[in-house]
Amino acid sequence: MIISGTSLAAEIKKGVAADVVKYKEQYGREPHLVVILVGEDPASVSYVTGKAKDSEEVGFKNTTIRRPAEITEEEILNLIGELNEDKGVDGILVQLPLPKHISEEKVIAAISKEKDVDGFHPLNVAALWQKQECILPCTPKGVIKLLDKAGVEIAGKKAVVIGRSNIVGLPVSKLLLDRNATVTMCHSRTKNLAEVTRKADILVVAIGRPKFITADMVGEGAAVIDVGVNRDPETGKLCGDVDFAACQEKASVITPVPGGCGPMTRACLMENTIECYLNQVAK
Ligand code: L34
Repeated sequence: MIISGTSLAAEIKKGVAADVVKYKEQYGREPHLVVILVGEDPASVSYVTGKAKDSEEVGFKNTTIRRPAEITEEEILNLIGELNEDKGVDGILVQLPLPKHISEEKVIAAISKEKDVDGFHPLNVAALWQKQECILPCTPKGVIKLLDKAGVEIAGKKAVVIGRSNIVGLPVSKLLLDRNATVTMCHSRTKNLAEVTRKADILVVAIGRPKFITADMVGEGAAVIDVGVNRDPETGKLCGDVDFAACQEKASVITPVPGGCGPMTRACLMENTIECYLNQVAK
């Protein structure tokens, strides 16, 4: 079975859109999401365009602020400072990666924790790992929703997460652990990786290498979640980390790329923006 992120994302956005109508009546304004894009990396442009499109669809006020790659760190920190102070702004997202002369760490820490719709701020990350209330990072949240939607049992299962990034690998592992899975955290150079992955009931892959997961690495009946977004070197088309055609035969459920985790990331961003908005209007 193929789990469609596109259709689950559409369902979620429908719910968000209904909330926006309701809350606008109640609080007198719609949620406002600001996305900052530095430079013109085509992949980032595409993702940011998707975020603006979804914001439009659910009825948010949304602003995309584009700055040239040459912008200084100070300038971007000042911009974030202004948006933090702006009571009409609920969510601030700076699209990553940033040009090398700008510290991502500093930029992420500069965003007010209350407006951190990505859930990347160190205080948000700490809250997640300490089981406190927090904004869940969009992609990991989307992964769990996809598994739930597909009816995949998580508790008691063996989950293997390949990739240890702050954005995906680490938080996905934590969320699976919180759902009582037994989690193995590994990476693309883990020794005898196929032996590890074959035992997985749930396999989450987020490394960024086209067709890295081959059929022999997937156990019969596994749930396979492909978080990779790559360009197929042969066709130039968007593809994941999983050889979809081959692994589909072994998996009980599998997510496609495109149409899997990408749309879910954006839908969860819409939910997170509502959360930040509700905190803001309650003040
Ligand atoms: N700050 N930076 C920040 N927050 C994020 O959550 C992200 N991420 C990652 C890169 N940098 C970030 C995203 O938004 C990756 N990412 C992302 C978001 C959406 C999609 C892919 C990655 C997406 O919509 N993918 C579509 C295809 C889009 C296309 O055609 O290019 C899909 O169906 O997979």
